[in-house]
Amino acid sequence: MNYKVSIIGAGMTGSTTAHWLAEKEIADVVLVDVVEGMPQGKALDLLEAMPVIGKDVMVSGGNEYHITAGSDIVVITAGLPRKPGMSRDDLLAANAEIIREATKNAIQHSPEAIFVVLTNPLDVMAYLTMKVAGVSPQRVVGQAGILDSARMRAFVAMELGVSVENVHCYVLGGHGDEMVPLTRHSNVAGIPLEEILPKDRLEAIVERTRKGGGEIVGLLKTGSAYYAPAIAVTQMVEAILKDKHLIVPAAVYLNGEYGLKDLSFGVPVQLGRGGVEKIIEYRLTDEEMAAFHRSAQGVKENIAKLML
Ligand code: TXD
Repeated sequence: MNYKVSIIGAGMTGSTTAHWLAEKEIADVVLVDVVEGMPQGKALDLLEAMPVIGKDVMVSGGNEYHITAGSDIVVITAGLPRKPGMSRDDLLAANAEIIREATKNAIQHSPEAIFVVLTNPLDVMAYLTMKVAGVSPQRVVGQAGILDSARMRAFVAMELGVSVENVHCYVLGGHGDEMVPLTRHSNVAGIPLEEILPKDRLEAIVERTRKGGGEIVGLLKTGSAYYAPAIAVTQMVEAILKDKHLIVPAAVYLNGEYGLKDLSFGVPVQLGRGGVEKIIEYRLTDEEMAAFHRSAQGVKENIAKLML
């Protein structure tokens, strides 16, 4: 029997995640959305693509949660995306309501599921999902770090004219403009980035990475990025279902790690069949730690607003 992954929110990121999951034959996919007919139509269209690429997965869609029953993983992308000029935090109140409803419904039909959250503001929504679902912190993980790191990797690869496969970058912290690209831990084929790039070029890449989401929002004008976010979610889903013990940056609940408590925040984690198997703690310099805590402060403030 195939694994089952349900995606709540069949908009740009939700349907693109379904596309990657089906194309890679990772799981049967269920799309749920409030818009009538849309998840059904997208699912049917994707299902009809499978004979051409010879992949045996079921893709279905609907507006009711009973079709998600028994999911191994629930991906939550439901919510509003940013418009030009908006920060991710501007989405807080509206998306919190959507997350509450989606999580309550999803956990009822899939009590054993692991949740992968994408909705913004990401760290806060991952925290909220955990609280509403009432599950252990190991079972909720928010996607941001793979995407932010991939953006930085793409920029470094272009700058140096090397394969993206040779570039390893680690962007941690909250998924906002205060995110923390760790240049000291990033490298090209083992050579630290700080040795290979002039300081001003490295700073420019860090800055472009921080504003990477906004750059795309500004270009698209309606909606935000979806190809790269969706493949990042797909990598997490695959790591969990295949029990890969893959270490990736992702937003998880912290209970003292990095000196931070009671928030979801982007750190390196090991993903396997149980969800978050381990939180990896880098040894950070005082400066890096200060940047980490600055970023965490913003997330904490939003959590406080939400819980009032
Ligand atoms: O890396 C990341 N974490 C992100 C996050 C990268 C890209 C997008 N990011 C955020 O994900 C973005 O800021 C939004 O908060 C979400 C979804 O972005 P997407 O681009 O997929 O937005 P769409 O295309 O508007 O799709 C959202 C869908 C849409 O079809 C709505 O009808 C649906 O969500 N929706 C709902 N579905 C189910 N249940 C409820 N209540 C609901 N409300 C809206």
